[in-house]
Formats: sequence, structure tokens, C-alpha cells
Amino acid sequence: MKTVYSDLHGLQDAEAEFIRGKRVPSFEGPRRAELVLARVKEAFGLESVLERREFGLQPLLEVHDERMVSFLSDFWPRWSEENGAVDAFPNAWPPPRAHRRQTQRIGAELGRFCVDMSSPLMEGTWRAVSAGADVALTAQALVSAGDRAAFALCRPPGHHAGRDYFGGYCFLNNAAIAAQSFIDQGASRVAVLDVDYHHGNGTQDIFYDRGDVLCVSIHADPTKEYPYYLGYADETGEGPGADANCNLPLPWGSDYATYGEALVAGVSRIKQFGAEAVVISLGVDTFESDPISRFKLRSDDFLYLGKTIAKLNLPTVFVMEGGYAVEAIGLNVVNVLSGFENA
Ligand code: OKP
Ligand code: ZN
Repeated sequence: MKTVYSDLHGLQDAEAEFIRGKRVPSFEGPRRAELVLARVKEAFGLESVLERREFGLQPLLEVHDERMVSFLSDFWPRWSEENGAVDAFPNAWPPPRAHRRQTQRIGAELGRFCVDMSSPLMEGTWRAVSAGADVALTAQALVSAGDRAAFALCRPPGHHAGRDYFGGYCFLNNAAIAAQSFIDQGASRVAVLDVDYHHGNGTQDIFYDRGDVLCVSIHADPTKEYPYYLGYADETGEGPGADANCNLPLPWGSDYATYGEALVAGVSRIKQFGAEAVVISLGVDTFESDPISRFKLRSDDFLYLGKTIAKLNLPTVFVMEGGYAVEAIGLNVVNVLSGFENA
């Protein structure tokens, strides 16, 4: 399978994030993608890696609010003029029942779109994240042109970015952008299967009222884990999207015995739905040694995860999401992809 990669992701290089009240070095950094790339080259060959093509703004605007997209693209000059070249975190948010009014201060605007303190903006953020979306779109284009599967080695991740908000290391929802692009090319039913440790709240938000995109997410119990406020089993979709959203939360400490059952259930939902293509939000932060997560998957389990996804027998776009145990991230990702290919 081909991998699409752009080194522009390196422009998103946050110094710090905030965990349990402390400012700590960010777990989400350029090394993650560099290590995955190195392993992919070893496993599938140098010639399996392709540069991205550029698709412009239109595919982003199919899933994101135009105001958020222009906020992201225009942010840095305004922010740095006021505050200097310092990573931007919000420090104010609109409270419940406030109207979403536009203000005249860039810091207050930041709080209207950015829902937490894990996604600082910096000079290169827009170039990094728009390249990431192009990486996902290039992989989708390979699959729509006939490749059975492709791997979009995106960074930073995307599945916490909703229609008009971002957070959780994410800015643009690469997986949603790829799924929407199948629809725009004529597919009538597409599925997103999110195997990241964290609930894909942004993807759910984008497709919640739509019946043409089924979202299935397997993740840690949101009463204890980010993104906290979404990801519960009773969120099943609304309006035309009724029954086209499936959350499979699992307790802390879940191992592959538990995880594999949820995965089989998720895969059979996708079959029943009649999806014509599937986008995998591929996080490997379910790994036993992940520093911010609490599932217990072992490196070999990722082979089975890939094999189970292959049973769908659908055109498949893998989009990189989380995974913070950098020493094993390359092996774990390659295991999913080889489990899929050798199924
Ligand atoms: C991104 B992805 C809470 C801190 C939460 C955000 C985690 C984002 C994970 N202790 N920080 O889904 O891997
Ligand atoms: Zn995650």
C-alpha cells in the first residue's frame, strides 16, 4: 500500500501543553510522524511513499465552517502583531448561552473556535494542517482511482476538530475531509471507523445529522477520558442521521480480548450499513505503554486489528491520528497496515 507524507507537518511543533495543572512538553510532536515514516519505508519500501497533491480550500469547506477555516488561515499575523511570536493558547471561552458573536480581539476569537488548551497555534500551523488535509485527500484520491487502500500519514491528528471548533491537538478533520470526498465523488454511503483511544468527537459532530456517513468510534469511557463531553453509547445520530452514529466506549484497562469484541461489532455495523468505502481514523494510542492512555493493546494485537478491518473488503483510507509511545509508534502502525495487507 502507498503512504502519502508531507514534511510540512513539522511546522506544527508545540513547546508545551497542560496536564493536571502542569505545563509539560507536548506529547504531540514532529517525531511521531518521522518515526512512523521511517518504519513504513523499512516495511514497504522507499518507493511506496508519495508527496501530497494540493486540493485547495473547497474540500475543507465541505466539512468545516468557513469562519473557522479563515480564522485558522489568517490567525498568525494578527496574533503575532499583538503578542509577538509566542504559541497561542486561548484563555477565555464563550460561556453556555452566550451568543457566538464576533469580537475585535484575536485572543477572544481564539476562544470561540478552540475548545481546550492542547492545540496551540504558531506561525506554521496553517501550512502544516492544510498540508495534512492534502495528505488525506491524496490518499483518498489513490483509493478512488482504484488502489485497494492507502495510508495518509497525517500530523497533527484531526478527529477532535468539529464543524466549527478545534482542540485536542487537532485543527482540521482529515478523516472527515477524506470521507466527504468519497461522497462528493458519487458514493452514497461511506463509513468512518475510529480506532483511536479517544472518541472522535469532531467526526461525530460533522456527520451527526447525516445518513450518508456512518461514524463508528471505539474509545475510552468519556466519563473518565478526553473528550469527556461526547462519545457516549446513547449518541446514535439525529434527523436523517438517526442510527448512523455508533459509539463503543470501553473501560480503562481494556485489553485486546475486550477491544477485539467491540471491533467486530463495529465492523459488522459498517457491513450492515452498506458502506462503499471506509476511512479509518488510525490512532495507536490504545497501546499498553502509551503515556497518556489506559488501554492494554500489545504490538502484535495491531496485526489482528488490521486483519479485522480487511474483512470489510472495502476500499480503505487509513488516516493517522494519535499514538504517543514514540518508541513503538512505527511498529504499531506498520502492524495495522501489514495485518490488513496480509489478511
Ligand atoms: C488526541 B488524539 C487530558 C489532556 C487531554 C488532549 C488529548 C488529545 C488526544 N488529560 N489532551 O485523539 O490522540
Ligand atoms: Zn487519541
